[in-house]
Amino acid sequence: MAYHKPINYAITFFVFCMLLIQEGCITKEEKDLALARIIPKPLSVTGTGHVFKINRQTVIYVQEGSDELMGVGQFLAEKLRPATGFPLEVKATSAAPEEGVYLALAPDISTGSEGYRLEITPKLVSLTASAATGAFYGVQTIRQILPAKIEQAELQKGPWYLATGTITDHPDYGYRGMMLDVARHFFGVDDVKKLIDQMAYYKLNMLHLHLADDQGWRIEIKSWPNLSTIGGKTEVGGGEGGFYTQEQYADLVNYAKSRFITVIPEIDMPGHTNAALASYAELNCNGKATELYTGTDVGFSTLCTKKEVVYKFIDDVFAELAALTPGPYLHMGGDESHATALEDYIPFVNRVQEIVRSHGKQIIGWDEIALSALKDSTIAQYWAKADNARKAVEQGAKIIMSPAAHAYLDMKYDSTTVLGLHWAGYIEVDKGYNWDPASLVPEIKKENILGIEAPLWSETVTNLQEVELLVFPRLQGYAEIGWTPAGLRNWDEYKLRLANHGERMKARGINFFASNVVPWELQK
Ligand code: TNX
Repeated sequence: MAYHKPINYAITFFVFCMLLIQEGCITKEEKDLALARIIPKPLSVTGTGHVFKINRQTVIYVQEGSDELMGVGQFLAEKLRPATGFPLEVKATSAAPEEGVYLALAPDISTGSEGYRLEITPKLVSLTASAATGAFYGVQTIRQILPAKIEQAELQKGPWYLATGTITDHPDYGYRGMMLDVARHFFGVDDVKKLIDQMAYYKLNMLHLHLADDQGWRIEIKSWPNLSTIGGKTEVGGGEGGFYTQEQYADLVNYAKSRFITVIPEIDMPGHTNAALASYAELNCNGKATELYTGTDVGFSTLCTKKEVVYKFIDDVFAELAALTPGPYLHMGGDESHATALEDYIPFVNRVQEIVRSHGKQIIGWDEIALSALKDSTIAQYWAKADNARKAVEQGAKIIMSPAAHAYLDMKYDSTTVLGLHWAGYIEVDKGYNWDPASLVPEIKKENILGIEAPLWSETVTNLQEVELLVFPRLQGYAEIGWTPAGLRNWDEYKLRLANHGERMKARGINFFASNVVPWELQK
């Protein structure tokens, strides 16, 4: 109908102009995927210079057939709804859509189970991974490409642009962890869940919980109930302490699992055991229960390694913990056993390795365990003595790298930091970032290393705000060391990305240390 033509032309022209105006409003930065402030830095990012706009109609499609992938789609929607105010419906689909967001599994994608491929065009955000874990990490990347205000819990003004292009990504190390000491001071389930969320945001996958030490026993053990009812009663400084019931612990483990994080429970032994020794007289060589302890000394306690009941105790504890632990690892501590003679320590570690293996789990111990004969698959966690780590490597063990002078979250940032310790030196944010696990100790080569873990010992921190102040913004650096190959890491470039995460941390309600080595003023 010829008489309609001029109207059609006019409409087309009008739409064209609107598009021009709109594109004109989008900043160069918003269109440049290479400028997205993603931590950890992805392996490869190629921008194509346009944007995908999330709007009220955007649907998140999930390839049908995997509940886990559906969970990841729901997770993305939940994270984007509060700030956008959009419904973001999540729909299972059998075929790839033409527009919207699409999550799919492709078993042949060569990025490993934790990798993903994210392709963003003006019409479609397509996230592909060989397993749900990779899709979950792709979702974290999507969150970080969006403006920082996406992290706010209340409605924000858009627009919500994702720069177009392709990201292919997978981690350098399979073990990327953080440790929280809940023994020196106790932290409840909600506090730990908040930390788990931050770990997931930075693609960490292992949460090591230091559940027992001289000052407290923090997990209910049904066959030895005094451990928590007596041993859990106090903490450093004499506060009221606490412990997780098995139900609470299982809830934590599940929560972590829903964020693709494995919980690793540690019961430190034969030293660091005063809380157990105070709970049960028979674990002591003199048959007398000790007093509860609320100071911060180390190295004064030991289980009586010559008594059979001690091994019955260990077997019972690890049996219950193994049943509560879907992950492959149990941690036996083994550090600073200064009150245990070496000739007792060595056979003790051998026997505990047998016990843990008998419950179908792989054992991790602090580097001192390398003084004994390590069994196949035993893992040593390097924290202090390179000699011990070398001994572990010589025995064929894999190493988790937690060098105190570089990766201890409880070290002060500088001499003015109020919280924390400094026996291993000060760790400013740049120092925490600037090291490489595979070249720190000459004899520990990349192929010997399982990954990295940053421990937070809690002698000086009493609540979550204090924990956060020591953890952030150093945790981001450890996450990047674990994920991004050394050749792609560079402090001067990283510090700009980290600055952008200042705003993100504020939006997420995190109390972080505003270190002056980070150019926070360049937040964009
Ligand atoms: C050493 S690291 C310890 C812990 C302390 C920490 C304080 C390790 C295996 N043992 O018992 O809490 O130093 O930084």
